[in-house]
Amino acid sequence: MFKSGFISIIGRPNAGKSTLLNALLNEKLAITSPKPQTTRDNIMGILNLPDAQLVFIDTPGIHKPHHRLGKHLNRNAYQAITESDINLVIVDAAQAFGSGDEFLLSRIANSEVPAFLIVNKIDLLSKEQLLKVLKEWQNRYSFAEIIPISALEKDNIQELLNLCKSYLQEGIQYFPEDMKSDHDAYFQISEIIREKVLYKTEEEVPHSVAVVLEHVEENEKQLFIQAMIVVERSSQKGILIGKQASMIRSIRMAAQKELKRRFQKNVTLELFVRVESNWRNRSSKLTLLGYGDNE
Ligand SMILES: Nc1nc2c(ncn2[C@@H]2O[C@H](COP(=O)(O)OP(=O)(O)OP(=O)(O)O)[C@@H](O)[C@H]2O)c(=O)[nH]1
Ligand SMILES: [Mg+2]
Repeated sequence: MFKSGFISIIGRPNAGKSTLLNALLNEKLAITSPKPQTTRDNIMGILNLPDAQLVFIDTPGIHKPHHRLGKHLNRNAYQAITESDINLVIVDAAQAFGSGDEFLLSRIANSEVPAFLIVNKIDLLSKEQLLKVLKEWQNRYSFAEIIPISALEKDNIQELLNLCKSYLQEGIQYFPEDMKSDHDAYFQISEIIREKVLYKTEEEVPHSVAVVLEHVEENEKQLFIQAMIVVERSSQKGILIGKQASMIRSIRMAAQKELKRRFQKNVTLELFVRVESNWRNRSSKLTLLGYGDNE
């Protein structure tokens, strides 16, 4: 019997959803960072086994939105919840239960789809601390399964995969075997650049950034990329460029290095910075930057 199904990974920002997607697929499909709201798109990771196809969907962290962009991110996550055969609700074991978790539980309550609680980051806890966390969560919601993992250290990932598979029903192969994700190389290039910005900047800057590819040229040995980093204010443009262009250079070098590794060829990356005031609140800009604002 061939099994298949859609498995959404949902949770609060920074819980480790994208790190889990990458661990499940054993490949970096989604960027990750210590900054909340790293992921802005639903990202599919398609796992092909001899007798099953598991389609995982990484989603943006569910949070209280302050911009139109934030509302759009939440909508992406809610959409995934309604379309899945299993929901993986992932929490950071080192964080205390809060109103954000309560809200998350309210979004899955009454759903007929089985929900697994994934208690992540157990590498940060002692055995006693973990037992306490598991007990607390057990009392809050009747999850179909509770699985402690470390997405970062790939601890208990195979067990999670086996459990997911055991819950899936007989089904068709939705996607061709050689398809790993629903996003193309262009998306991955712009996301890698955005990831380097997330790591190197602080406060409002990482959240105010979008990356647009303006020109890509490729031959057997070379990849040439021109990309635009869009920010919301001219002060942010100043920060991104930095003293004597030191910041933009360091972003460019870090992105170039990873792109080289990823595409296994020489990469020349050129970065430009442009101000689009208040783009996160402007419907037309959101659409242009790839965050379709379908309100
Ligand atoms: N120690 C530890 N850190 C982890 C683990 N999983 C993820 N992290 C870290 O937690 C941070 C957030 O991880 P992400 O995977 O980007 O989290 P996310 O839930 O996708 O976040 P958003 O996209 O912002 O919603 C990163 O710094 C990760 O390296 C883990 O198992 N252990
Ligand atoms: Mg993410």
